[in-house]
Amino acid sequence: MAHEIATISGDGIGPEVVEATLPLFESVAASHGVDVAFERFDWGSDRYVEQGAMMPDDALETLEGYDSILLGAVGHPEVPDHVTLHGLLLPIRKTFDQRVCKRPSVLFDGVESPLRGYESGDIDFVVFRENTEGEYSDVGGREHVGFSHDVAIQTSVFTREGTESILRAAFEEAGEREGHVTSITKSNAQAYSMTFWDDLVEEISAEYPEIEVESLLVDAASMDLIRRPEAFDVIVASNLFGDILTDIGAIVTGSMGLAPSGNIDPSGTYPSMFEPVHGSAPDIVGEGVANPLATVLSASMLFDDLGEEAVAEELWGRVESVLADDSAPLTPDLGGSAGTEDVVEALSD
Ligand code: GGG
Repeated sequence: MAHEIATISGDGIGPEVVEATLPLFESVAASHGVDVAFERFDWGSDRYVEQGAMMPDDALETLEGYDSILLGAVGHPEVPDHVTLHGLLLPIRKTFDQRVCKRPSVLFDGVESPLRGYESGDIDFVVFRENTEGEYSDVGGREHVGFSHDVAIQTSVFTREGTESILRAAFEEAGEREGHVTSITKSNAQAYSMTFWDDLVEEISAEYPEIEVESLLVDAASMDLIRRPEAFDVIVASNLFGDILTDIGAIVTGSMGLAPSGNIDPSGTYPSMFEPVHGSAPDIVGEGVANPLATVLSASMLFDDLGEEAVAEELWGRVESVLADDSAPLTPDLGGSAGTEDVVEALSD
């Protein structure tokens, strides 16, 4: 039976990187005898502009029937960012309990880091970002808008269940890797939520005595991701901190166009969602130069999550081969002058 993948290419360069790469995913899957069906949903900001909603009312019920979700990007210059996120991305993450966000940062062979002296393999870490609560909790409000006593309250929510889940996922991963977890905190300033986080790190780490644990303030971690990125193996962070640190992770490993991500329901009850970390990049929309590699790496993570390791490895390996090949076409974010289609063609050879 075919794996059914709901495909939301979304906004900006999302449709460009998704449409260009779907035939590659189909052909690599077919070459391994894996049947896959991508069903497209044209949800996003254009729909919002035309119909007042990013997705139809029954979108989440529809998505629930799929094995996985592939997302391109969300964000549109004419639609406020909180509308695009709260109208599509966040309801999917929260409704489908995609509490684990996994974001690898790898300096691939053939890619130049903006950091001096770093070569392929020197940077290789993965961020486990709590994905459904924390600073992204939809708790708060605004009042007296338009008056001088205008007020806004935004409350972070950290639950034991959510925090334990992301910590366990990170410690499990560290056991498969170098055995080192860096926990990101800010308990010097946030004396409730982040001391709770630190307490749970201590509790959960006791279950994993073989894993070395380091705690870093988010400001120090931001510095160290640039100063000594080679020191990181598995990073575990709250929702907002994880989102910010993964942009640093993407850029020190060469480009936002190389950063994949998975929003994972670890229980497997609901479909997980895979998306490039990059946004909709309105500045390059329509130019045909968007880097499709983050989408390919995200699809690799998707197939891995579906248990199709051979497809996952081949997609990941094809990206590695193209990057390592001096004569292969690269998009401008990686210093090349090639277009999206040229890169996909090279991946398909
Ligand atoms: N590739 C998905 C996308 O467009 N993300 C944009 C974004 O702002 N995401 C925020 C987040 O991941 O929390």
